[in-house]
Amino acid sequence: MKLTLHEIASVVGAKNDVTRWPDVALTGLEFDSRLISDGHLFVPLKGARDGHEFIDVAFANGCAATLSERELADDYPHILVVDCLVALQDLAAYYIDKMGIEVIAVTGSNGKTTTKDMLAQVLSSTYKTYKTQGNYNNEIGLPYTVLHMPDDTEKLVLEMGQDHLGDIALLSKIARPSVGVVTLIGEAHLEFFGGRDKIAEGKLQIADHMLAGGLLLVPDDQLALPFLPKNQEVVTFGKDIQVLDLVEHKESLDFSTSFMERAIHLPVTGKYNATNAMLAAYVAKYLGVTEEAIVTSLSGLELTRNRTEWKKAANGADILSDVYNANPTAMRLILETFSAIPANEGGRKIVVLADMKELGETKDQLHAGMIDSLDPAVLDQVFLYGPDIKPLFDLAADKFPDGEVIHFDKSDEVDELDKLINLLLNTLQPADQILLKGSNSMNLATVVEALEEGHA
Ligand code: IGM
Repeated sequence: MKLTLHEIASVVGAKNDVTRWPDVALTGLEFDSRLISDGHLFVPLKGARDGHEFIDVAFANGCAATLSERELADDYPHILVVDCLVALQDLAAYYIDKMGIEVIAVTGSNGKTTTKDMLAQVLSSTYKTYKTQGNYNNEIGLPYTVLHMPDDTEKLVLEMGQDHLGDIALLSKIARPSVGVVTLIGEAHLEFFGGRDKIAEGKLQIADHMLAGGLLLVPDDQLALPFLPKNQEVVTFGKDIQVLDLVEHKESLDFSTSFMERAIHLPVTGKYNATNAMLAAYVAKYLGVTEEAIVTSLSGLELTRNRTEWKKAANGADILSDVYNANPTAMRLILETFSAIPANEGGRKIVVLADMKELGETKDQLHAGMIDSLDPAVLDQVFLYGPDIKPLFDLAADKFPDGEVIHFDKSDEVDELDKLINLLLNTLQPADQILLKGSNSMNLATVVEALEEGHA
């Protein structure tokens, strides 16, 4: 990140006089105080807890300055703003402009992560390319991504997620893309959004703040029609451009496209991945990547694992898996998301939560705080795993019917992970939905695998 303290203060409209502190270069920014190191800007956001409570920690970790919604002591260089999140977003918009970055935005119900990964890989053959990491695709994650791109970035591939109508419009306003891709207008019951037409309206907001004269790729879907922009070149895939001669192999795909001489070999399966790769290829070609480079990079494709993903258990139960990292905000958000999804007919809702690691001295309170997001009217069973999450067990056992909350231990002497796995294998019914969330080191990935395979 190439920004100075005084520059940031001016961009976000600081309400205090920051010239009392020298105009130092800030080398990065974080909203998780654990990640702050020398020269960083701290951004206190309101998550499960208010980030302002962690400003002391941030300075102890070496931060050079912080945004803040309240006055702080003079020895804490700070930029006083009305709303730290809005300031973060304003800063990201300014940074894209300042660095002269071309932005490609990808949204859609399914396949947006894959398409983004494919596109970033193909563009990397020719340009310095940076992309959204993990699930950093919302009103916090997107500006964070922007402000974390390497200084020499030329193309930025941003994933845009939507939880509510209006989300994508905001993200488009921050990023001002010159290319937009809508991969799919999903199914209403999967999106919990109020109808497929609402989903279409939301996704097409990607074009609201695109630079005029850009390229917009949309699926061949009636519902998109009312929302198509006038000032963009609109290409409808499945109609204007197509996957041709698709051959599915055991571990790969071969196909050609209506717009390229060369055929594409893709080392992944799934018909929809041919479509995703076609979208990546079309955008790359539009941005000046040669067909040869496109074909070569797609043939060496490596897809990153999705952080949050829906999977199917061997018996058909729905698994919402988010097992690679955990902080209190992310755990709370996924609990709320999972709880809001209607249960399958005759199916139960089950939650498996494991320790969030490296939370420091207040770990007991931070785990216990999740109790507010565990609703016995919605959730049927709660399984907790690990020593740190024990404080939540005591509260949850009081709140839920007898026997519906179980704790599994993990220490140097005992590890009850197998016990947890076996219990789940024996009790999970085909119509059930199950959420798993915890720090990577708690190995919940093993549980997900066992459920997918149907045996330990
Ligand atoms: O859901 S998120 O992970 N998100 C990131 C952006 O992209 C989309 C997903 C997320 C969001 Cl949306 C917002 C916030 Cl504020 C995560 C956070 C977040 O990092 N929250 C964190 C905390 C809360 N609440 S990180 C963190 C806490 C670490 N902190 C505890 C509270 C460690 C700590 C413990 C004890 C101390 O004394 C000092 C620090």
